[in-house]
Amino acid sequence: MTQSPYRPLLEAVGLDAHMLEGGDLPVVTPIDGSIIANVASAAPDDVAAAIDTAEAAFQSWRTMPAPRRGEWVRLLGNELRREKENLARLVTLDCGKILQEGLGEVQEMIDICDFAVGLSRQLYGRVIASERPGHKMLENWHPLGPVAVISAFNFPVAVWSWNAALAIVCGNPVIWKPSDKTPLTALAVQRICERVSAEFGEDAPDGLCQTIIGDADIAKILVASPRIPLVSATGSTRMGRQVARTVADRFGKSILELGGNNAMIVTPSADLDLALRAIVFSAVGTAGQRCTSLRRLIVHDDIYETLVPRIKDAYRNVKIGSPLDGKTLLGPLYDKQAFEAMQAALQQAREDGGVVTGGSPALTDEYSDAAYVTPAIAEMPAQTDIVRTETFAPILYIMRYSELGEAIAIQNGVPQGLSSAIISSDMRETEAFLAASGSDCGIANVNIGPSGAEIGGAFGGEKETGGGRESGSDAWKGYMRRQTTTINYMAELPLAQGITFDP
Ligand code: UN1
Repeated sequence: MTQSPYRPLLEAVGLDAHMLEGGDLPVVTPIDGSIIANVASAAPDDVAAAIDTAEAAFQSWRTMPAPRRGEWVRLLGNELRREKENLARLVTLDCGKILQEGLGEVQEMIDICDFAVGLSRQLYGRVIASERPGHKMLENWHPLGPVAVISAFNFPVAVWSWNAALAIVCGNPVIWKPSDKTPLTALAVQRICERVSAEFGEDAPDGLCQTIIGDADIAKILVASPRIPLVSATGSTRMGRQVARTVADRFGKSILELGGNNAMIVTPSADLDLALRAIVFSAVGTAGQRCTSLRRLIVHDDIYETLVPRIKDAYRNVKIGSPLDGKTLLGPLYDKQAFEAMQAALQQAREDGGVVTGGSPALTDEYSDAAYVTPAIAEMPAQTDIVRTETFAPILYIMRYSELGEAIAIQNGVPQGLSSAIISSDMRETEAFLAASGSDCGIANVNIGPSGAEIGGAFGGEKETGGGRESGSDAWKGYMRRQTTTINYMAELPLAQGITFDP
């Protein structure tokens, strides 16, 4: 194989030649569709061995004081700060998102490390009032055991970090099965974790963080194992349904982050300059391949003719190109399959009476093996089935409304429930959107787009999005087991509920 021009970058992040050559899994960069490495995927036995190692690591890690566990994550954050630029470039190379977003993704990793370090001193239980005299009730949180993290290609490292940083301060080793489309970033992060453990010292157990490269069959072994009490999976609803069933069958826990079909409502009082920026970033960013990407725009009749032409103008000016080029706003789709799926969706939209602009191939002379495309707008007469389907591509379906209640019904009228937004300067409208009868999503934003969440909040959504929550707020509780304790500090034994029982 001739050496890829990207090889120096791979070496800069600690990936040695022996990790990049001779393996069975070709790694393609979406930038130009070329093969940049051939990495080795794991065998089923390797998975069993990884679970053994993780179980052994759990024995010591679970009794390590949580603030000391936080120290490991603090060192990880430090390493990520040092590696930010290189790792971001690798993210761009591996999944094709523009460098600004690659940098943002690594920053999200750093942010969650900071959050988790603080959390390591705040894994609070509670004291509960007992109904019995001389009794005390407590709730205590304990480590759970090895956690499997299954992540998708579009956030090849951040998703792992939201799970891993929390899991580790909560006392759990982590086994990571990254997308087989983006193994290089995972291998680079694995290298970083090994450095962190070396720096941490002897009490970092072997296999605190492990990475297993492989396809869905490898993931299935982890998912089915009763020795993995928690599986956190990010990806398609189809994948999540299988994971949910398998894990439920063995009474394990799962955290599912599945499809999104995120909408924005733009009301007559909206600041349209702000709306325009929010729309373009969230619909075109990451080439429409975020779970939180804006896919459906619901625009009030009174402003439709003003706003929609402005969006079309902005779309015409979006700079398409290599994601490594600082001026590019729209990089490639992951591959030609994604391009075909986008074309099929646009064709269906036309058949449903939609008027489509954009969505044509771009830069085909320069990058014949890659999948660059102009961002698409589909003005729809109604919310048809294709609009209700998540297509991972920069397609923005636009619909009209006249009453806010109607707009909220359209917004909620899809199987997914991840993120949502309203752009409005009218407090009555924004509060109606946020009320119990408003957006049914896990994330509901006002005057910002649906994508680009900060790590401080719990991240996840309802319905077919899977119901899981990761990242901030009290999402850490998903990575621990809850124990309720009643302590009697007197010499009598009164029973709860006033029961008398005198043998
Ligand atoms: C995803 O698309 O899988 O809110 C996650 C956002 C990012 C995370 C997206 N913080 O867009």
